[in-house]
Amino acid sequence: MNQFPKNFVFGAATAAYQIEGASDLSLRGPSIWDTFTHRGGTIKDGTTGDSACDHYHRYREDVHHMAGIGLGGYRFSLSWPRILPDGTGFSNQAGIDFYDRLIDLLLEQGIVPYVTLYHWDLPQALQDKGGWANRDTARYFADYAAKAFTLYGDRIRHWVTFNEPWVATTYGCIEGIHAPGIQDLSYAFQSAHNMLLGHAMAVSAYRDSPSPQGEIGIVLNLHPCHSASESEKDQLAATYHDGFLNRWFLDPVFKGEYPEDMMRLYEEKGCMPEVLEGDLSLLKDNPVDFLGINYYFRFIVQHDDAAPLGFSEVKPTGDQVTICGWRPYPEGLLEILERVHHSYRVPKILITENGIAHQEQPHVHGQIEDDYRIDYIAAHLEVCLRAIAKGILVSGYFIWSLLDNFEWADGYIPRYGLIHTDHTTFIRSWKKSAYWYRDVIERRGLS
Ligand code: IFM
Repeated sequence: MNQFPKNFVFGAATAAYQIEGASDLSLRGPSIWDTFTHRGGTIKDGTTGDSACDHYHRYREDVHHMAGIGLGGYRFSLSWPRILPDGTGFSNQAGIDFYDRLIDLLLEQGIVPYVTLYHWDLPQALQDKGGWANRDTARYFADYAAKAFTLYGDRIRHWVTFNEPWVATTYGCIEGIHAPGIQDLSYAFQSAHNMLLGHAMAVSAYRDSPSPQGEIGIVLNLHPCHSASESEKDQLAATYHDGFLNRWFLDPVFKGEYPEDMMRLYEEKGCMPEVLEGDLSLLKDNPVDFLGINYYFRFIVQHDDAAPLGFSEVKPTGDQVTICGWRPYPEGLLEILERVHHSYRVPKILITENGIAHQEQPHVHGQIEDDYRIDYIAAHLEVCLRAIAKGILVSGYFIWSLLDNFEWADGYIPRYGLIHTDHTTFIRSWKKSAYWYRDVIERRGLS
C-alpha cells in the first residue's frame, strides 16, 4: 500500500519565536528566549530570534507558499507574550489581531490550523516570578489558554497545550543550553510537573470554553531508548532513560500516574517534585483527544556513574549524523507508534514534527537540491503507512519545518525548511523537497 487514507492530513509546522520576528516591545512583551539570546554566548552563531523569518509581516506570502505546496494543515504556535505581554493581566490587541488575520487567511485557503499554546516562549515577567517551577504559572497558563479558546475557538478545531515539555525542562533547566538557562534537577522536575498541571487545567478550560467542539492534545518528543550493550547495568540505564524521557510524560497524561521506578530514583537523588493531592487525578480526569508525536531519532544509553541520574547518551558518530548530532532511524518511529498504541491506548495520533537539517549551500542555479531531506521524509511517511496498515490511528504528518528558521541554541546554522529563507533579505525560495512534497500531497501517496 502506498496511498494514504482520504482524511490523512499532510502538513508542516513552525513555532512563534522561531519565525515571527517583530520582537519590538510595541508588538509583544519579552519572553525568556529574548533574555537568553541577548545574554550573549548562549547561541552558536551569536544570533537571536529578533527578526527570525519576519513572518509577522510576511505571513500572507507564507500562507501563499503553503497553499502552493497543497498543505492540508499548518501547525504553528501562539506567542503568549504577544497576546499577554506580562503573561497575565492586560492584553495586546495588535497581537490578538495578528493571529485573527493569520487564522482567517489559512481557512480561506483551505488550510486547517493546528494551534500550539506553548512552544517555549514563556513571558519573562513570569520567569521573574519563578518561571515554571512556580506552581502559579500553571494557573496563569490555563487562564491564557482559556483566553485563546475564547478568542479563536470559533475557528480553531485542533489545539495543542504544550510542545515537548521534556526538551523545555531538560535543555532549559538541567543542561541550561536553552532558556531560561538553569542547571538544577529539582527546578527542572518541578517545572515539568507544573507544565503537566497546566496542561490538565487547560484541557479542562477547553471543555468549559464557548466553542469546545474541536480536539485538544499534547505534543511529546518520543524516542526509542536502546541499551548500549547487553550488560545489565546498561539495560537498566536504558530503562531509566526511557522513564526520564518517555514514560515520565506518557504515564501521567494517559494513566494519571508517575512511573514507580522513576519516583524511586528521583527520591533517591533528592529531585522528586512536589505533587499535591489531586494533581494526578486532575490529569486522569482530563484526557486528551489525541497525542502529537515529534519524532527525530533514538537514544543509545549507557550506565554512567558520573552523570547526575546515573545514565548518559552514547553520541552517534559517522557521516549520517546530522548537523544537530542526530542519526536518522526511521524504524524507531514504528517502535514508538506501536508502543503508544498498545501500551497507552492513545485515541488518535498525529506526527506533529519530523524533519532533518544539514548546513545547506544553495545550488549554483539557486535551487537547493536537498535529496537527503526527500529520502528522510519518504522513509518516515512509509513508516506511517506501515503503522496505518497495522491498524494504528495515525491521522496526519507535519514536516518540521515549513521554513528555515531560528533553531534555538544552534541559531540559523541548521536549515530544516522545505523553503529556504535568506535571513538578510527574507526572500523565500522553494527547495527541491517542497516540489517533491507537493507531488506527494497531490498523489496522496509515495511513488
Ligand atoms: O526546532 C525544533 C522545534 O522547535 C521543536 N522540535 C525539534 C525541532 C528541531 O530541533
